[in-house]
Amino acid sequence: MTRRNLLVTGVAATAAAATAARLAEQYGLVPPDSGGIYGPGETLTYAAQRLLTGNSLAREFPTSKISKSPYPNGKPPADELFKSLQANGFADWKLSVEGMVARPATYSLAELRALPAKTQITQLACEEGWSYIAEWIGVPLSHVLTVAGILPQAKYLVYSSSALKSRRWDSLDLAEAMHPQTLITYGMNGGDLPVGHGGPLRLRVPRQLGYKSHKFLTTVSVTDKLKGRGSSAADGAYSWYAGI
Ligand SMILES: Nc1nc2c(c(=O)[nH]1)N[C@H]1C(S)=C(S)[C@@H](COP(=O)(O)O)O[C@H]1N2
Ligand SMILES: [Mo]
Repeated sequence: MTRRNLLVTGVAATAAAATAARLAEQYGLVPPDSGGIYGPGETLTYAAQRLLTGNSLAREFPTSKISKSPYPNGKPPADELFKSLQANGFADWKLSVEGMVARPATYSLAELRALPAKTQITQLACEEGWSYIAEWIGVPLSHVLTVAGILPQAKYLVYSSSALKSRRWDSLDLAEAMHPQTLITYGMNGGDLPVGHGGPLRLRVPRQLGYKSHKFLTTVSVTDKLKGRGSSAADGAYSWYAGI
């Protein structure tokens, strides 16, 4: 690039970022990690994707495309509570639905399995560049949230394994939380969800990168305010919004 081109591009990019920031503000599409050096880029990506692609669907695949050996990334929780729950076949695993809802609730796996189920064959793509395709089965998160009754001032869904010793947490805007493909999954490729892939319970967010699909899910909480940059990953070096 010549100096002049660089200058023109720089000015144009700054103007675009400023316009994007104004539009984002107007539409309520400012992500929680909008501050800092990468903030304008985060805002641009989030607002542009939301405005342009809206509630579009993640790609779904035929059975023939299911990966033969999906990669289980990382280790199951090492704490005693997880081990004792596992030893008991996760019969006492609980999902807590809390925060800004009219009717907080807890569900056992058996109770979740009794709710209307949805199956999808989608790709999990890690930010590191690898991916796999699998079939997941679970309850749409929207179902559980609708039953709980989201209060009008709510804006986000925070999710974690807070019942275990895990500091990892994440969040979604309500458009993503209520999206028909966002599932609370308990099964994968025809069997129970393996511990290697987050069993017994995992949130699948197929429209975003793999790290948003939190494993060992114990808690979903509706809120109007997020702590920090909106997730433990975004407090590190990751984007809060990881749309693909
Ligand atoms: N609880 C928990 N969830 C997690 C992770 C983790 O370490 N702990 N890793 C994330 C990342 S970075 C990716 S890419 C996917 C990997 O999913 P997999 O193990 O099914 O391949 O899980 C995500 N969810
Ligand atoms: Mo990842």
